[in-house]
Amino acid sequence: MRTDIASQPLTIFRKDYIAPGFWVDTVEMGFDLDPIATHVATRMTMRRNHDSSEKNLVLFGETIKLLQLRMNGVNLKKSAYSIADGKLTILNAPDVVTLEIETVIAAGKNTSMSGLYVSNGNFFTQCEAEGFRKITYYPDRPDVMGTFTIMLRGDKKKYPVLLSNGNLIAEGDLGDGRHYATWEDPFKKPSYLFALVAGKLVCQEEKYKLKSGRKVLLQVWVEAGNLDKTQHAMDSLKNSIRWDEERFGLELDLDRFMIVATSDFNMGAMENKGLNIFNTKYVLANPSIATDVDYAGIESVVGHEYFHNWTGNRVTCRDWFQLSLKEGLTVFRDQEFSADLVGTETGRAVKRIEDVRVLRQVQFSEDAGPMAHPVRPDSFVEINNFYTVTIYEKGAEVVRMYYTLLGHDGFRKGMDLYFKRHDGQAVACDDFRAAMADSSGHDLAQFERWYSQAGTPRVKAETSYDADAKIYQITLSQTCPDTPGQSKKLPFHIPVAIGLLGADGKDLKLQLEGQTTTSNNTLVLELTAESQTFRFTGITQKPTPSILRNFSAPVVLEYAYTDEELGHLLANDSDPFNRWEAGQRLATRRLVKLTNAVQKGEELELDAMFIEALRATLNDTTLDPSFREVVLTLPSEAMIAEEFAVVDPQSIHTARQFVRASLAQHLKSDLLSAYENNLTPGKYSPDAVSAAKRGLKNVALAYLLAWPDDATFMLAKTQFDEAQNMTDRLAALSGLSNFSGSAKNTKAAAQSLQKFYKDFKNEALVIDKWFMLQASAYTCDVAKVRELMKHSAFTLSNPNRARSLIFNFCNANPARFHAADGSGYALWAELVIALNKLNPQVAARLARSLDRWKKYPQNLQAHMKAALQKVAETKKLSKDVLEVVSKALA
Ligand code: 0A1
Ligand code: ZN
Repeated sequence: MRTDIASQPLTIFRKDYIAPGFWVDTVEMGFDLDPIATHVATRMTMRRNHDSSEKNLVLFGETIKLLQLRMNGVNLKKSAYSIADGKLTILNAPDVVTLEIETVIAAGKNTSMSGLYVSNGNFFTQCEAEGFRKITYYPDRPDVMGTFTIMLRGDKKKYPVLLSNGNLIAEGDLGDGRHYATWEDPFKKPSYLFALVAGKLVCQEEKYKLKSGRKVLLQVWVEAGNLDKTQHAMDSLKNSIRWDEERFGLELDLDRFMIVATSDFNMGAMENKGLNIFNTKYVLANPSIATDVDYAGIESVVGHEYFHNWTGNRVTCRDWFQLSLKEGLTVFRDQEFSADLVGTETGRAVKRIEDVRVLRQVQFSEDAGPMAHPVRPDSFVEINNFYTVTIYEKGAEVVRMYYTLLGHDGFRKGMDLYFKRHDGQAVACDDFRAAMADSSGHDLAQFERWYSQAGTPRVKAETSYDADAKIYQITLSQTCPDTPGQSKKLPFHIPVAIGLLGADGKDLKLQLEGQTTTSNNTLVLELTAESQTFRFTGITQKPTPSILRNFSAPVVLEYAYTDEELGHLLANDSDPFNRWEAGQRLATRRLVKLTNAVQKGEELELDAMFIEALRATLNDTTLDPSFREVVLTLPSEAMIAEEFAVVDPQSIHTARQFVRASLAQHLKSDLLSAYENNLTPGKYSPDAVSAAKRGLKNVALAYLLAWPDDATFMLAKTQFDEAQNMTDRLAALSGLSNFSGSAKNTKAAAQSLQKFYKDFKNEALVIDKWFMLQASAYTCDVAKVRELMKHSAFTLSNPNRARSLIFNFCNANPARFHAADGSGYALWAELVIALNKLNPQVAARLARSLDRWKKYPQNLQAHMKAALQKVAETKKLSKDVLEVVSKALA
């Protein structure tokens, strides 16, 4: 079957949506758990949807054995139904149907981590997007919603814990060494939200009082030995519950909410109703194994999954093309949650900066490559390939634009209307837009293009000042590049938040010609035409424009700033995002120029203006350390690459290292002071204030090691040896492993790396860091990766481990991955092919590392094309990988 698909992958189109022929009301399932053969008995009641053009009863099923199929109490003869291409079709079914189905699953052999699978002897499920069909034949599509009652039966010793969605309604002994538990989920849900967990697990639990006074049971389930790492997840869950009550008036609708951690998981986590399943990476933390970044990641993912309970579960998606309806909105919500928890204005801005960095580095790149797709795609071959930064992060930007256009209260009204209209329904992106438009009266018709057109719009700004008339004029023009299958884009509805700075650095009062609204700092201009001119009146001096404040739209802004203007913004802008942005523009300009100089073999030089601007920021103790940290951090090599039509990774690396070393050399004493002034002695706490200090201190340390001597080396070595937490320990180790100094020090660095391994060899998440750190170090070439792959702790079958070494090398070490001899690509092809057999989803993710191959010089292109072709020609290629490589080669 696979080979048919491989030769002719089936594309699914949004326009072909047909409502389901039958609805499901109730689903009862019994599981007899056994890794070799789990028997599943399903009984479901269904009724005909008279509004559908689909007259047959269609069920989906994959990789399962069908033992029995009964309709309304009668065994169905083989002639009464057909099974082909993963579909079971019953012809001439009556209007009301009770189906009884018995299936068998070889969960122990399921390495795809989709459907029912075994990890460390425990059972887990992953049903989004289409995993439920690997459990039983079912109308496995998100617009079919039923109420589920689940009975789990299994060996008492091997599977003491039996969990599923909703409330536990019965449990007991079966007398034969087995026991059972029955779970009932009172809410109707699509099958992708089904979950079960069974095995040896322990939990931290707490009764929590909701604002309404109702008490709920919260549990975090982990393997024995990890109970000392659950507190932060539990705290994050309580914070999430409180936040959703306060910010959106949304209450937890169940009496029990469970989080379960597994070390084998394809993604970050999954929002199954009442039973969220998480990658251990986003649950387990204590100061000795987790960094500040890990703590923040846990908080945001716990929030994300919890927020799905309303945005995703109570209101779900009509079809998978609408995926961003739940994902974009839920990412926006988790971003706001994290920002609100930090609390300060700078903290919010730094969170915004971090989110925009990801968007620009990963999503803008996706939008410019062969897999570019709209936030609401028109087609796909494999839906699992569409859990992308476009659906998630750009989707969140689209939601944020409503927020910017309608304001805090306006957005809340829109959300209220959305739930009022659609609670309990499976709906589309258009329904969300309609709720926002209808609740506010704002015309959002043109806004639809954010959903239908792919590509990153470019907004060009041109300004002029008329001193006599006291008018400052800004003309904004928009274009959007062609993307696969889409050319000649129509103008978007773009909110452009703008402020004007006077010579003293303060915001000027803003008044648009012919309009009554004024502002003391920022106005949101609405760019809807291809080009529009806005005129500000009463402007008594030529201002410096601060455009696209807080990154008010996911676009590239082009404006011919002078260095002087950027310096003025960096020093003064009241909008912290644009203040940071000015510094990034100054840096990017230099990095591009220096990359060109490297290519031409010219001498490299960094100008004093830039050095002094960074010195001033570094030393400005009125600024939050977290803000100084992000200003000090140069654009990544991947970001710099986006500035070039043809990318030369080695030259970019050389140029960036040169800038780092020059800054380190000139700012040495300032960096040392920043280091000394931001120590956080005493007990570790992941709170924002201490994390910010550690962040600045460790960025200073990393710089110091870019222009190293024995003293800076010792500083890092001592920090490593004496660290009381993983943040400091890992930062020091990272500095040491990127170290290029004397042989003696290099040897000492290698010893530290070995010590780290020995000290943490029983902590899988820390060993992931150990691989990650080495894979992304410039000292790590292809040969070194191959050597690390032979390490006893390495395995391709665990997604976290594969990501830590392989993905980090291919995606975060461009200067080595793009080795001139093509050896990096040969390794990539080998591993995509190996992973394809084990886990198609993970393989397809890795396959995306060569998406942008056409952006590289001819010699590299030739090697990349050969590697892509090698993968494409592989037998039994999953449609996941096939879709990615064939789009790359198209
Ligand atoms: N819905 C989850 C992410 C998720 C998506 C797909 C998965 O398998 C293909 C697993 C998890 C979320 O947004 O967190
Ligand atoms: Zn999500």
